[in-house]
Amino acid sequence: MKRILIVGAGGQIGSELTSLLRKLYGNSNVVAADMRECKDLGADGPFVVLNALDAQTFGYVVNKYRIDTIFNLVALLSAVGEKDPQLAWNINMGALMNSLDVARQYECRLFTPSSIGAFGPESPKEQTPQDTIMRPLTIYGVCKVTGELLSDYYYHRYGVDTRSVRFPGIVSNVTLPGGGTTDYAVEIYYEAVRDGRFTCPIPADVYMDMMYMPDALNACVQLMEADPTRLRHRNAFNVTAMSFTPEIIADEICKHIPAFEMDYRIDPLKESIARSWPNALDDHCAREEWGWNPKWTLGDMTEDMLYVVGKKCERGEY
Ligand code: AKB
Repeated sequence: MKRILIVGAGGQIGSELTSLLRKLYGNSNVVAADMRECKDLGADGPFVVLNALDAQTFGYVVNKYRIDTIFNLVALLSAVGEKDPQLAWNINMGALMNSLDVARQYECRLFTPSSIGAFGPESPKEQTPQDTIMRPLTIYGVCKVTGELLSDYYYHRYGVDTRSVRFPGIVSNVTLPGGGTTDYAVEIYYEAVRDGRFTCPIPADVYMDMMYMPDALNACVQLMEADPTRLRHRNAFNVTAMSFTPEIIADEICKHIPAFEMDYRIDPLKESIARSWPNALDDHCAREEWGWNPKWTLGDMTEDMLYVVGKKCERGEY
């Protein structure tokens, strides 16, 4: 990767990925793009306003900055996608199709994250294999499976170097997520620090895979830097770092905030989505083919989240 474009850079992963890639590859070599002006992203490197659905401007930007690697992070997530499935399809697939076509035209490598949402209720729940039945029941999942297939198609048909991971819920202390089923695992830390209590939308016993942001960012870099001759899979690799239920994360928070209390107001949509997803993925293919090796456990992540979010609260930033 030498000249990188991050589309959807204003989102949860995008802003932190932009900072990391600028540190690794140089500020001027990483162009951040989003459909809205983002002052922070333009402070230390190039920023362009780009609607990923506008193929012409997308191609113009890639050509102008002589881009060789595209990160397409545009997505309407699982819970919000169900509110307007047509819109979710148009945005998720529109951004992907344009990314694939531009990558093909300008010979770029392309990373478009998939998700645990690509799996469905018929997928094996425990140690969900890399290659198994998918059949998701959300429009988000349908877009992710379609995206995986299309990305593999562009690789086989046109030789476009497409690579991807199936991200679990990502926990970050920088940007709040929005519209996902796993969002509770971020919100719980903020509310634990601010109010000492949290009302959880997901039932106490539902397991989902999760990952701390530093590991998620490393996954993006490591996979895109991986030796292509070692990749038997491409779109998309199972990756996980931990799997827990609301009860387990609440117990972990109680170790630091003993008075922390959690009650439940179950969101039926989020519950049905969460119950249709795996409990824990098997990510051995990622480990074998490109050295995936996450560092953060639930215990380390909780300590770090509570510390950083606590500082934010002291500064009045939350
Ligand atoms: C969501 O909950 O929709 C996302 C995801 C797991 O892809 N965080």
